[in-house]
Amino acid sequence: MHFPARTSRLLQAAVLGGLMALSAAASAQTNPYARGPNPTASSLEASTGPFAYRSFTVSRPSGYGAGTVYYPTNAGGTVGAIAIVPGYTARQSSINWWGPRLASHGFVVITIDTNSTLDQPSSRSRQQMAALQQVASLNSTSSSPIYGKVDTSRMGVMGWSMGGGGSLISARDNPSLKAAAPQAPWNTSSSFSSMTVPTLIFACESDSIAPVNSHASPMYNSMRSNPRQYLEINNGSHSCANSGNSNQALIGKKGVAWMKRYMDNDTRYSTFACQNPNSTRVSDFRVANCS
Ligand code: 856
Repeated sequence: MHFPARTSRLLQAAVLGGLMALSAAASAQTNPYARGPNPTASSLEASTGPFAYRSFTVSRPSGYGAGTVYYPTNAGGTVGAIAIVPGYTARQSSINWWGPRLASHGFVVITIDTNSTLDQPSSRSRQQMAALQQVASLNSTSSSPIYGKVDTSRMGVMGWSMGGGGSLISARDNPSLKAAAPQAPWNTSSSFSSMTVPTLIFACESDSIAPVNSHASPMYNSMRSNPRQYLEINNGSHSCANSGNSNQALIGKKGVAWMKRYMDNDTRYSTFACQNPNSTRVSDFRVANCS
């Protein structure tokens, strides 16, 4: 920038500072999906984010067993939606810590119970997609608390164990989904080579129910073209990413950042989403196509 020779240093600094502030605001505005203040490590490690949230029980679940919807009340504009599925014999209580966490960062979240707690991953995937359908339907029902609050073109999937396997099936078979983040995924097949959806796999090193060497690790290694990440918790059990676990801050930070980066296309979260945490909590880290 050229200033007349006699312009004071202070005025030059003020003008440049103002332009920088303007361009930061303008670049945030170029992404219509970005919600909330700039992230920090501590804002992502806290148990809730910047928005207030509420929840309600779905009165007539359609195609799945039961549902709870968590939604932000002051996110300002529509937000993406995420369906989260528990594992074999488990219920919403095993995964519902994500509800407040994600909703308070600006997502509509539905946690579900499956029709039977014994349903297999392919069935869990169908029920997950039915839950997302129901969120879309509630979004167009004027009496619903989430009426008009959802951008139904931006949806994502998460789940634990057989619900994580179901989430991988959902993402592989529904490439219009924007992001997936399974935790300790279990499935009879580990082949997800056609996956295009950005996928973060949370794995638990000492998992004896879904051992990483026959589940999470080959699942990750089978993927070819998508943004992807493998984050393995040192010495973690099958429930290493569940409620009441000391890995919550790290896993919550990574999960929120992944969803922000890929469901909202919000590059303010790129570093948090993509970087190796370089933590003693992490026993294996792999990443590809993440930026
Ligand atoms: C909590 C997945 C042969 O497969 C199994 O025994 C098995 C057991 C449990 C799970 C799972 O979803 O765990 C979540 O029960 C597979």
